[in-house]
Amino acid sequence: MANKPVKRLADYKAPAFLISALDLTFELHDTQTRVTAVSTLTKNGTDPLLRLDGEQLELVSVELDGKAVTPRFEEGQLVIEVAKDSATLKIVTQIDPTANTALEGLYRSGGAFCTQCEAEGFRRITYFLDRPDVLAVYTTKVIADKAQYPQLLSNGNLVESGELEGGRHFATWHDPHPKPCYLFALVAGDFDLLEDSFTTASGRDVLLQIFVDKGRRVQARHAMEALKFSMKWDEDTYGLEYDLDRFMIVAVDFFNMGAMENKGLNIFNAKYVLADDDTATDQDFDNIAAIIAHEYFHNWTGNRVTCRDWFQLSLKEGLTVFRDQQFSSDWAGSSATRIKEAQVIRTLQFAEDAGPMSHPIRPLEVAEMNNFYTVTVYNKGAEVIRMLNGLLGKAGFRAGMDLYFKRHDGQAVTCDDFVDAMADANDVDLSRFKGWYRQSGTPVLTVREIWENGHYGLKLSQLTPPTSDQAEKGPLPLPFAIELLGHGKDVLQLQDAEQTFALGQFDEKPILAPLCGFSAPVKLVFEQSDDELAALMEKASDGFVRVDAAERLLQRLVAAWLQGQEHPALELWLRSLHGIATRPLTDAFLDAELFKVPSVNAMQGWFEQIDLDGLVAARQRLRSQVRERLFAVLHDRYQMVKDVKEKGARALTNSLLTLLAEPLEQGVFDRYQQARNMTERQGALAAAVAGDLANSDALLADFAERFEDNPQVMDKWLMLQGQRSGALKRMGKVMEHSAFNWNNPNRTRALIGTFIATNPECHTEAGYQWLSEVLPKLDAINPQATARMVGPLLQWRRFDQKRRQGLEALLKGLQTPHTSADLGELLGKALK
Ligand code: 0A1
Ligand code: ZN
Repeated sequence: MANKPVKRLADYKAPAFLISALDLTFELHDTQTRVTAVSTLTKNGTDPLLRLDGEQLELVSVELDGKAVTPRFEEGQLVIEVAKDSATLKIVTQIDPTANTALEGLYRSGGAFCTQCEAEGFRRITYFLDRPDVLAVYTTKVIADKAQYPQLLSNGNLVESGELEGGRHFATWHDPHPKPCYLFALVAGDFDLLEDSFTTASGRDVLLQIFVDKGRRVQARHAMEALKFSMKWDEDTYGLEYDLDRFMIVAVDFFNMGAMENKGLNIFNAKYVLADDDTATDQDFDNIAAIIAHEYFHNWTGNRVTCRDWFQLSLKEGLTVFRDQQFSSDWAGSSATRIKEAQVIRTLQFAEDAGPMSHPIRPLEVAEMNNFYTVTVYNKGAEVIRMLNGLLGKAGFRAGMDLYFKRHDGQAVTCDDFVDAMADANDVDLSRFKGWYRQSGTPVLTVREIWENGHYGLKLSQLTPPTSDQAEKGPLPLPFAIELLGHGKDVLQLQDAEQTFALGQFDEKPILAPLCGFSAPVKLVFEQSDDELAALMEKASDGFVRVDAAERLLQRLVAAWLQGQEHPALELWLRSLHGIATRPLTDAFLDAELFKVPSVNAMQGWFEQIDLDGLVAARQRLRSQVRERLFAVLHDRYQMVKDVKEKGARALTNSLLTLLAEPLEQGVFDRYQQARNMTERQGALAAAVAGDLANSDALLADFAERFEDNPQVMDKWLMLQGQRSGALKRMGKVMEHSAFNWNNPNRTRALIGTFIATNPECHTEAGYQWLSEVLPKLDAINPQATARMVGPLLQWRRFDQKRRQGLEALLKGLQTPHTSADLGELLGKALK
């Protein structure tokens, strides 16, 4: 295996050299691109040895102050002795963008050239100090064939362009803001362009450009609206203005992640740009707005103030996710927004912490940095910022942000610097709060009620069980938001391992709604009565509490079923659903969540050991109970909302249709055929697949015919192929379909990633056999994409004995001399 050495946060050392300016020239050719990099170097200490990172490069020449030097290689780095305190270094390398299927560095997407440099992709372009604390001013000249690549883009402002011999042309870009190399970007291609402009609060006009594949310009309009809204929002909310003459977004179909915040030139996965009513769901529209905002917000939280080293990734990511979540709740927020955020933490992040990849939001050890773009760093990181925001209040948080920018604009800093700015601006001590950055794992918060002589109170205790990476844990400051039904709300600040809170005198014991708004990323243990849970499910004013109460009831029920027993929670759950379905409709988004049966994945989080067959059966049984007992009232509600042209109504309709798919077979078919937009059409198709209806084949075939020319839509089809029952025996056929492409991570994630993450057929002998063929093939093409989909398999120790053996054999079989560093690190941890 290509093992990378582990790096530790504790070993951080400042760089031996600084690079204040970098002049780049790209002579673009499909398979032989020449890169000339001229760096202005200064020593940052006494060490004369300059060690430059480089991967997959062909070195052409090296000159130091105009003189050729013969460098040596040590541990994969290029080592050059620099005697003087400052020098000019010129390096020429040659690279092959067409052969680059890993999609890191300079590569081709469709007919265009594009780059991805975060985290360590710049070293695939030239030898460089590829670390975020080396900040340089970039000037980039791009040269390419004019007919094939009429548009030549890079960071910053365009300073010159012109014609060259042989049908070639050039453009030179200058970015005045010093930046680390991970924010470098280059694009060359032939795109359709949507333009607009934005006038900043201080009156500067900014040109806005979105570049998309030919013929798809109108599908960029929603992204443009979201961009303008984001720019205004950041001025209004944080006083942050844009700082260049233009802001460009390029949408490409080949991209490993969602998007990238390169300075002035964001590069996006096309699925987070392109949308119209016929091809994108309401959820797609919301995701696009959130990601556009996220990348735009990085201009300050990430670019103007960046990370000292990659251990600090959550400095920019946790904060920027929090900012995009705030934005989303202003832009299109509904009661479901926060519920979905909590779901990501409770299903994906808690699972990560329960497995071999457990790490604090600021990891202590990393081999392959690409493996640390995790739900822990991003989403738990955002929860930590959310807690700070709650603790300091809106004005206090804003004061902390202002001080953070005042102190650190133009610098590469640490998470401690951020928390210190928050503490100093508010004159509070946050040293204990910093524990959230150091400690991995999920705190278990146990709630005990005290009810004596009319006095009500709570005894709260917290304990974080050991994780794979860290045995010792301590208590963390936890905001515990509550509602006492009918008596108002409060936030209890738990500081210690155990604390008691007196909440006053009451005539009757009040009903406690715990963890309102998911106020802290914890697991709750609370032996609340079934009746109280049912009351919360129907009556709590907080949407998260209502959905959580339903889940807590179902958890009791499923736990009993797994033991072959019955449980009164079933009747209470059904009765509450009945109540919700028959009362006047007040919040369709929330009801849409309440009328979903939790996924098998969500159920896995309820138990330490995974009884997969038991959970699959339990889920089927829940679905059939709802159908049998509540068909009439749910169908009435379905009739009431199905033609309402409004987002909440569409969400509720889709939930109801999914629940009632089997008895409504013809209705599902009609809804699909008569769909007025993609939300309706995809909802009906998904319902057919979820119910495994006889007509699902016909509908899937129809869908593929309608949308064969739109790869982003066909990803929805691939996802359903990955999810459906009988997926495995159809895989060969689906992979031969023109919609599938081994080299495109959107395609492989949609089909293979979905199969691994959601389909119980994955966990069969045949499933493991299939994966043992598919994963090595994919790993050889794109290590990052492969590593990002194996997460569920790493949880192998939680399965039953037979699956444990099967998975262990699968994972061991994946460890070969050809295994990538990305996958290798995960396998090594999982099998330790
Ligand atoms: N910084 C980007 C995410 C991103 C990270 C790594 C990538 O390649 C390895 C690409 C994108 C963001 O947070 O949006
Ligand atoms: Zn980000």
